[in-house]
Amino acid sequence: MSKSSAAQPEAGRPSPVAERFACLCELERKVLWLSSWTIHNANHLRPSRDGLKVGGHQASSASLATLMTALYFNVLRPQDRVAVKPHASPVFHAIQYLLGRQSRDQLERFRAYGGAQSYPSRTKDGDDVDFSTGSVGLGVAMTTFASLAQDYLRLKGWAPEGLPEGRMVALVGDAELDEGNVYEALFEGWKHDLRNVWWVIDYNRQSLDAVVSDRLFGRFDQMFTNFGWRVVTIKYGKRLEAVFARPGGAALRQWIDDCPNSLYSALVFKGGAAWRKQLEADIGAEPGVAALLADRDDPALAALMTNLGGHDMAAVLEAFHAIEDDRPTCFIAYTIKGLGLPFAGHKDNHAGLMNPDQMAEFQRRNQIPEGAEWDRFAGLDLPEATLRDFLDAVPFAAQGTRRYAAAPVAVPRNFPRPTAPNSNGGTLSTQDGFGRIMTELARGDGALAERIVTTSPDVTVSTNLGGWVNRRGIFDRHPREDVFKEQKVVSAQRWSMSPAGQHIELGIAENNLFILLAALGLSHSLFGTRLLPVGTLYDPFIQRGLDALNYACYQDARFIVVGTPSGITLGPEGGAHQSISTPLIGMAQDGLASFEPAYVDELSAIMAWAFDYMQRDDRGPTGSGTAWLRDAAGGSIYLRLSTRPLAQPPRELSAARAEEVIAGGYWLRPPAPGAELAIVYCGAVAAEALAAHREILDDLPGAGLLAVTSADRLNAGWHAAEQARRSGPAEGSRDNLAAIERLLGPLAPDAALITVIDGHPATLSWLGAVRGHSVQALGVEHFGQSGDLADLYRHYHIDTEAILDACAAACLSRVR
Ligand SMILES: Cc1ncc(C[n+]2csc(CCOP(=O)(O)OP(=O)(O)O)c2C)c(N)n1
Ligand SMILES: [Mg+2]
Repeated sequence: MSKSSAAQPEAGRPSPVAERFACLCELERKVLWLSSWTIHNANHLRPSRDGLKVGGHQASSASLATLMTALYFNVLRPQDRVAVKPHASPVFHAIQYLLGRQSRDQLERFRAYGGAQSYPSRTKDGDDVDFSTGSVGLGVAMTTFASLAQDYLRLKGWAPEGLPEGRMVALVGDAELDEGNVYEALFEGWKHDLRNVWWVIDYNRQSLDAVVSDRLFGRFDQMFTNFGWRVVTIKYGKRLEAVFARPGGAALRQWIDDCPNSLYSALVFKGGAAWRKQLEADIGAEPGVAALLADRDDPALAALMTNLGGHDMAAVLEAFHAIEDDRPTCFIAYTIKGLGLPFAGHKDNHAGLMNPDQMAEFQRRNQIPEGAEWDRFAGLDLPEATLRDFLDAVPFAAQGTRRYAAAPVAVPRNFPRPTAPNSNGGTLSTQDGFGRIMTELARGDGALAERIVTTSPDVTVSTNLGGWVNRRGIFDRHPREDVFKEQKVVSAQRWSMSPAGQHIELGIAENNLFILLAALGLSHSLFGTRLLPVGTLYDPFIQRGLDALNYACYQDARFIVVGTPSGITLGPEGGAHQSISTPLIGMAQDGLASFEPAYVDELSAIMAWAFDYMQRDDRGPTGSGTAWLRDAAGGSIYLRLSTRPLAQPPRELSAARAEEVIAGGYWLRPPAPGAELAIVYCGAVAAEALAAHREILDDLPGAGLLAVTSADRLNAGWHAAEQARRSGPAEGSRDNLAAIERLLGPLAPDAALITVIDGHPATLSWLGAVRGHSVQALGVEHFGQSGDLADLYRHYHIDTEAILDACAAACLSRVR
């Protein structure tokens, strides 16, 4: 529809433009009806078995009905991608239903098991959600990083043929702008010369609890402009604007502009008589105002005063269609929370639901016959055929599914296996090993290295990605030379920037790291081209970006995140930088397989597996073997690494041993059958575990030493095996033992396990439950502090002495 889309139908047969406009207005009504009805049905008509409120947001949905109708049925193109304000999910599903892409059954089961989701979900909804939303602010930022991912592909010439550049659109609740991550994304977007992003702010001036501050919003124009965005304010509807041009109109406009948010909302709720009283009192004496008020009865006055831009189809279309370039644009669309519903404007309406009487009245006003509530065309004033033709021609729906797939990139057999250089005295840390693996990959010219894209929030060099970046360069829309290199300043870092670069350097904002990983990690699905993202950060700061990490996993984005350095093993850096709970985060985070290897050959095996695992997508039935671990479906990977150099074991990792490393653990020193004790370690404390094990052998020659490379996968495998056995005899065969059950099998039934990790001891203490062994669990439970390893390990009881003490205690309690 062109800019003249606002044209009114002509007398006689309407022009095609006018007819499309009329269809949009009718569908807007339908969208409001269906979204309200879907929520009503879930709360009032579906039988409740548990007495819990079902919920859903009728007011928040109403707020976006016009804007989303305009976008989805007219403005958007198939290549555009949208993050929908979470609590407008019913509007999204209603639109998909009208487009024939959502079933009635799903709507009827809104918020029920297997039905349409409360908040749009890429993984759980079947109607082509582009970006999941739910945790406010994250979907907004996602559009920025999706655009950056799109640029990354297009500037490398990797976009699939025939797939045009799309706009990344966020439908933003105004209270979402309180979330700091939105500004982190705004900053980062500016640095990367962001293009093709629209943020459409649903400016209803209400949040969950309250009406938002008046003074705040005046700041937004300026702020977006400062970051190079275009700001388009859609404040008044066409009817209000027409009145402004008449006598008394200027005074009315001024009154609206000066009106505090709370008063405006309260008057919206109270309706026509209240508007009249207030306006008469405030501006009744201004020339022309009395006549202006007298010309309208109360309902007409209320309709005029609520004719804000975001609810005026013509104003909205005009604003959207006026944008033809790719400059990032923020639309501030004035709306009313709950417009058209009985609680419009009420400050407590966030979770408000129409009661059955109110719904009956709403149904009557919408001319929906009883029994025709789910009918796509009931109650509309245009012929069904006209509306069907219109829907069939909606540009956004012109192509089928907008989910793409990309062939996996093979992992080469000769995956880098760095060895400890003699200069290091034969020692190597896992972080150093990671850097060496990446540098070696960078030297090659394989497809895998081509598709790897790295990123880090200002800790690229200190997480050992420097070697990779030196060879692969920094990604930038514009080629830029490294000035230090040009000036012949000696530096180990050569940071040339160009569209060919393969590292995206971020400012220090961990939310941005994880949302960028989410966007890059969905590139195969969003843009049809496979990327293999690897992000690094200091391990403790995973917690800083944790919700964004969860968000990335929830959307099934695929990436490797490297948390390094970690734990108190960081030594002198001190407590603020020493992670304690990250191993538990790694275990508990769905969609993320976590590893903490001690040795670099283990790391190499894990990374080779990880690049394959992150590309898997087999959703077939789960059953036996590694299907327990969802290994066929794939996922993302978290590597918890360390800067502590360790003597590397003199060995060539066999394929079988590599498999054990991937499964989560292996006997570094196997126990004798029936052994009474085993030391179990994870990560950088391998040296202490080895030393303690050597000493204990004098007294307990059969004691074993178990290396845990992934407490997460051992634990997941055990739970999955238990579940499988509970599911039936076929699954419960002996062959279905989990890796950890097999590993602990040779120990005596009453053996003791001494577990040790530089992290929370609960990471390993569950091992005792697998076969009923007793456990002495060593680890870090309190904030770290500065010190060298000898002092710190002693203080936190994870040194050799502490392990031996625990062994002694375990033996004593066996004797007793
Ligand atoms: C991170 C996060 N914190 C809190 C919430 C709970 N919550 C849901 S909606 C909402 C307020 C939303 O207001 P706004 O974005 O203005 O949307 P509106 O309902 O007004 O359209 C809050 C606090 C959430 N979903 N996510
Ligand atoms: Mg709001």
